[in-house]
Amino acid sequence: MSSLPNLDHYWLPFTANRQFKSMPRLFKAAKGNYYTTIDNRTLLDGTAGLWCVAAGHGREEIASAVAHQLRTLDYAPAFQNSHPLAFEAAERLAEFLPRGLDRIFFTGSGSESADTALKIALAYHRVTGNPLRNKLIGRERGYHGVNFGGLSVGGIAGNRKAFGNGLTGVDHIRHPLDIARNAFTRGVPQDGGIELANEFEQRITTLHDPSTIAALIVEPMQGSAGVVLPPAGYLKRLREICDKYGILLIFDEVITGFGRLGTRFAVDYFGVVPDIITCAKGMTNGAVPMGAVAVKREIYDAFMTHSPANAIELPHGYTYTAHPIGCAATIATLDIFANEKLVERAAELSSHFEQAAHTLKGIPFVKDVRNIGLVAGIELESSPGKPGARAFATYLKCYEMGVLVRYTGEIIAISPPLTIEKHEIDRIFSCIAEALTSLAAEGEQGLDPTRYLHNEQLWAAHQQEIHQQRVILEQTA
Ligand code: PXG
Repeated sequence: MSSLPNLDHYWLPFTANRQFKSMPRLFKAAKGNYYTTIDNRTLLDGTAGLWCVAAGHGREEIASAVAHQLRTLDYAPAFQNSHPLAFEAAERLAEFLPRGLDRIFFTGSGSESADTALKIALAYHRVTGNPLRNKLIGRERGYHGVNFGGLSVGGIAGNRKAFGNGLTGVDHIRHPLDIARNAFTRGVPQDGGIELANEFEQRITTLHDPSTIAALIVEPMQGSAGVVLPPAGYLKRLREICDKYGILLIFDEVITGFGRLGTRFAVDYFGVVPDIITCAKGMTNGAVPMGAVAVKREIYDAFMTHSPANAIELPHGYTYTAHPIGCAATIATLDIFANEKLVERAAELSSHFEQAAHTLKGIPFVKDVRNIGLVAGIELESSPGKPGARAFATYLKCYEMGVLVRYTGEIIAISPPLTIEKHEIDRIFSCIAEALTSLAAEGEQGLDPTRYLHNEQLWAAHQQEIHQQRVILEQTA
């Protein structure tokens, strides 16, 4: 009992805090494809943390590179100074990235990468003499992090509506999810991609002047909004439209980068090359907060050519840009990717993964299964009047059965470490099947979260007692 910390002070992100604190799910260790919780459950990690622990947990190579770096050079000023590892990490990343995108700006996260990419796009047009190209286009259901730029081009209503107006000069194109037409498609849907992409052209020509559009930002595969795949030909057509009108195309590869689709980046999967790529997450295997924006060499060169001599070409950056330990973690992660051929491994596993995911067709409440590489989205029918309750109950049941899955709305998202074994893939999907089958048998009762995780609830009750004692002591002091 004593290992439960005081839960009062920490305000958790994207979490129902009151609900969480009534059954805190706390992890104390992780190794390989497994977490250990503070109540000594072992959980198979079906989500690679939050899509980030591509090479599995507890990697010694990363730990020792980071520890060594901390002891050698803990921090170097990021502006007007730097350190060799920043250049080495950028060079190594450039080698790993699609050819041509080899100028790298470092950030501290995916959200910072998204905002950095948008700012580079705007500043690029300005520095090349097109200051009126200043509108940004995103997509419905898009997720580009939580800072104001990414939020503004993002398209998840629930993330936006509490926070005012965001950026002006932003529009959105439609998302490509069409369950009625494409339910249970294996891989990318075949139909509708070109028409859908053509709507982008129609929108910018009818509602805007295309010469005012700076950039279009899309996730090649929408992750956070529930695994939404681009239909065949869609991304290529977006690229053509951007080229036709001089619009920069940004791929947000924070999730799809680093092997998730069985290729290094989604660019390599779809054969469509954007002007700017954002990444984070898998770049350091989740071990250190770090992100990057890769731009085409021409973009970087434009800043260097057109800015006045000795001027700062891009007035943008962070205290922690190219942080030494982030750079050390990035290089160590890239070494692991190379030594263990993790991208190839993901590609080899993806057909087994697809088979296993689609065994869920016909299981109660499953209305769609979508998959690509080592990603699957399982969309459930909602219980009337209780949106999201079924996915949450499924998550809790899987947790009780020792498998960590992720849920968003009424969608279960699976994205294991690329080090996952076939039998572990099978276990993830059979656990989801079992959870849903038992939910079907339990009816409404099964949706009640207080039925689950009794250890955690006991612990939370104990915590509440400690809290009350503290209040009494404070009052009597
Ligand atoms: N872009 C994309 C495409 C993302 O998926 C971000 C930007 C922001 O990254 P940071 O590092 O600022 O969080 C993300 C993050 C989920 C989930 O369960 C997804 C993300 C984060 C947390 C949970 O789908 N994506």
